[in-house]
Amino acid sequence: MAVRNGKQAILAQFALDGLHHMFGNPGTVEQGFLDALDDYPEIKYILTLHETVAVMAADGYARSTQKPTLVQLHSSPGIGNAVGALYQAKRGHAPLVVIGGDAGLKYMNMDAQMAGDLVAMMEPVTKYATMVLDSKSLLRTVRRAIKIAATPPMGPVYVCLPADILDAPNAEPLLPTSIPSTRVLPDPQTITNIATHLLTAQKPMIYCGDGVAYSQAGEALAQLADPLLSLQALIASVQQKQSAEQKQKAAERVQAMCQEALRRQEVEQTQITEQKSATQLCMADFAEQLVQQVDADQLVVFDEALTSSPQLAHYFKASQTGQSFITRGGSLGVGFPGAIGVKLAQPEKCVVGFSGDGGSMYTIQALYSAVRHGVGAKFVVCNNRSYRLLQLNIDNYWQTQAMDPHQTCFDLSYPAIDFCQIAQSMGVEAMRIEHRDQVPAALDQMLSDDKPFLIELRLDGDYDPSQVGVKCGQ
Ligand SMILES: Cc1ncc(C[n+]2csc(CCOP(=O)(O)OP(=O)(O)O)c2C)c(N)n1
Ligand SMILES: [Mg+2]
Repeated sequence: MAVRNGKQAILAQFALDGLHHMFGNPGTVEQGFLDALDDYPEIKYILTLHETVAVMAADGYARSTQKPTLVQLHSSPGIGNAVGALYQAKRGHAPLVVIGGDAGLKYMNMDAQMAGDLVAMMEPVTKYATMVLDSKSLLRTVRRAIKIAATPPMGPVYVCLPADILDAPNAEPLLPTSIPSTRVLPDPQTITNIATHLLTAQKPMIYCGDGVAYSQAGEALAQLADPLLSLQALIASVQQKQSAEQKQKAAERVQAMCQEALRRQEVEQTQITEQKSATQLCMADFAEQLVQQVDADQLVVFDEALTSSPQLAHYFKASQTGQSFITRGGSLGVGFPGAIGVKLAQPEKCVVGFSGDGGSMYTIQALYSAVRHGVGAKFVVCNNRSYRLLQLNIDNYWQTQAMDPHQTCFDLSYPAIDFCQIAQSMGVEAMRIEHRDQVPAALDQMLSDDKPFLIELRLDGDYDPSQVGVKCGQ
């Protein structure tokens, strides 16, 4: 039998570890590697037209599956393009396994085209960044990287793969990557201490991250008006120590919280009723009908609607883990690629990605990948013809600084962007909604099949074309 080379070895490793999707954007030094993919049909290569899209789609996929997910990037310029998206993957603890090409060890001191300190570039935005320096430790390095990515707190890793290492013969044994189980309990004394703090606090508050949802521990958390094993132990400890008076107080707190939630709901409802009585289409018109049309357990939302988000959240309430995704690091443009990644992970669900007009333009070429790979995610552009959040923020800033409002560059009304034409140019059917009575027909069309579809919502824009101009020192 012919000796396996590094490319084949690494792909066999990925296949063995069940890493079946690779989101990427290629360059010359990865051509040979990607060519070898042909022999591994179990690994699907999702071609994206920008590195940001590759990372953000992988991020959506990894968040949905909670499994290590492959990203393939080109050398210096490729990883440079990916930094903003990796920043958000790191903030969100997405277990991305980023592999990056490099011309080869033999060119290392030659300052060749695209040469750079790739590992140093990746270090700030990854949990672990390294380069394989010897073909005898290719698979060991790759397994180590996968393990680090997938060990909580999870996070992206980067492995630079010089081309000559991938071309060299590789005789390393193929072994499954071991990922440690971190289902552990704190020691009993710590649990008792936390229970005591909770029970004696005047206004107890639990600040939790989405690790709770990852561990399916939402119900346990709610019981404490409170990741799974620790919470269960804490509940038992609290219940054992709780006096009748403390129980009563806890019940009162829960009641007060429910009342506050109801009060907020009513305030929101009043605002939304007002917005819906205006002539201009608003997000509530669309969101209300969307949740009516799709079964509650079928709808999955990737919400990067920014200033339109509160109206969407008013109607869309996720009932289970994996139904609701938002940006986690603030890198704009995650809504559409994220929805593609989620749809790949949950193909049976109706996945809808929402993005602002501004946010969508960072990664709009994601639509191309959706069509090319038959990923039937739905896309909604909340077009208010502005960077409205920035307009609102500067308004607030002017007030705090006692400044008069003046010209800004946050208006996007000129030239007008035609999102339907953009979508259609990449083979995505699209429809613009300008009035609320157009919503039912557009939803009917969007939901009629499992193909990508884009809706442009022409929303009320807090904009003024006379403000167009770059005079704010940027
Ligand atoms: C990659 C990146 N660049 C710039 C920003 C700064 N930024 C924050 S909000 C915003 C405007 C977003 O506009 P849009 O998506 O249209 O939403 P809207 O505020 O209009 O609801 C910008 C540019 C960012 N968060 N990320
Ligand atoms: Mg906008």
